Amino acid sequence: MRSWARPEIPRLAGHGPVPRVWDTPSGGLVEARPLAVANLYVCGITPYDATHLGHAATYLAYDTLVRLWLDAGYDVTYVQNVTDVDDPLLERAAATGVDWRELAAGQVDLFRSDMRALAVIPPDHYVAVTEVVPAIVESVVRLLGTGAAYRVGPDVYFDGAAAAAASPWHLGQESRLDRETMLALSAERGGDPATPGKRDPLDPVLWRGERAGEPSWPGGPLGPGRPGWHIECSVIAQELMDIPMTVQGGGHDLVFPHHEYSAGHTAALTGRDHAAVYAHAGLVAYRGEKMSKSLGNLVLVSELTGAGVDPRAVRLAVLAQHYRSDWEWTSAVLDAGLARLRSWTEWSRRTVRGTPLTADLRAALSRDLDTPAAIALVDAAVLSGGGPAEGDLAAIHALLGVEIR
Ligand code: 5CA
Ligand code: ZN
Repeated sequence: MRSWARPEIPRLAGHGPVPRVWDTPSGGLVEARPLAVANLYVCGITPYDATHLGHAATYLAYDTLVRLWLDAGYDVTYVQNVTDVDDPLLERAAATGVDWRELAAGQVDLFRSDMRALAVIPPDHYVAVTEVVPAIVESVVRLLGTGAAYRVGPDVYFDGAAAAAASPWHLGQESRLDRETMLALSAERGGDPATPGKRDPLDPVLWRGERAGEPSWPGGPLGPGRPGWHIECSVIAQELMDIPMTVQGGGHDLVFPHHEYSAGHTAALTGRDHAAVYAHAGLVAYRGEKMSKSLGNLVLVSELTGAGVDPRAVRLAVLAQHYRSDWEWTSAVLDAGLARLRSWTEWSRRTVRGTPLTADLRAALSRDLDTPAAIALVDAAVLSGGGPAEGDLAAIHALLGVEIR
């Protein structure tokens, strides 16, 4: 489907280093070094309510990674999905009497305009689940054929134990969690550990057979139904990128079960690892709790910009937090972004040249996307009394995505 307009990205002299990011499975910093092209998959929105600042923060984290790869001289293939059919979307549509397709289309439009306002680089492939159902059906049929899937009534489940025996993946490989924690998270995050008839309570659904009142697609030998969640991202990634991809990204809430089983499905289907690196962004809270559509404690980018806030200040406010930490959106965070945009703009007009920043910005950002450190470098230059050196404003624009004018 259509994504959104690409922002201007100045080309800088020379190249930055290959970025290092925190890898969840190995629990340390690793080089996100592309084999040829940098392949990035970031889990996209479930469009049942407006995009909030938490989503924006996650997409800004990977936007920084894309900018660093481009600056290091790599071509990037960036894929993002839209989960445009899923339980929460259908529940919200039923509760409000809005057609689920209309609900999703409206929310995706809002998301696009928010991403555009924030100068987020669009994915090269922006793919809705409803666009790839036949490929998902074909994959689930193959998993049934190899014994990595089984039927429970009208539904098809992934056999985690069988897949682990026959592929490079094993349960816990990505998340490194113990079973008790996995069971709790599965119940909390869209799994169904209590469903009777499963070989393992953790086994996730691959194909949900048709239910009255729910949309369904032809499933060939599977019968009519709709895709499970993790197989969606596994199949979209395999269709559009070389596997293993360079980095699988998303918020920290996707470590388990989503990325664990996306990796399991990909390994069972290809015999290969799903990703070389699994990087996760921290979660943004508001008024003491994780910002979430289901809790309703949302700060919307569109409301901020609609109230006249410069989107560059929103971007600076978010980038002043390290992407991996959990943090809380407050008026003080926004005020700091606004104040910075003002002081950097004033600095950009000074005529006395300061010490060049580009090399230090590149070095700071390549250490686990340390945007707060990069911002502190600019703040220090502003305080020094001089103005920008040649190339500084282009570097801030290219690497932090903020055009100071
Ligand atoms: N459609 C699935 C992924 S396949 C999904 O999780 N959708 S979502 O709309 O709930 O979230 C979209 C992205 O934003 C995910 O990467 C998720 O991890 C991230 N996210 C959700 N809530 C927050 C939050 N409060 N702070 C930061 N990131 C968040
Ligand atoms: Zn996903």
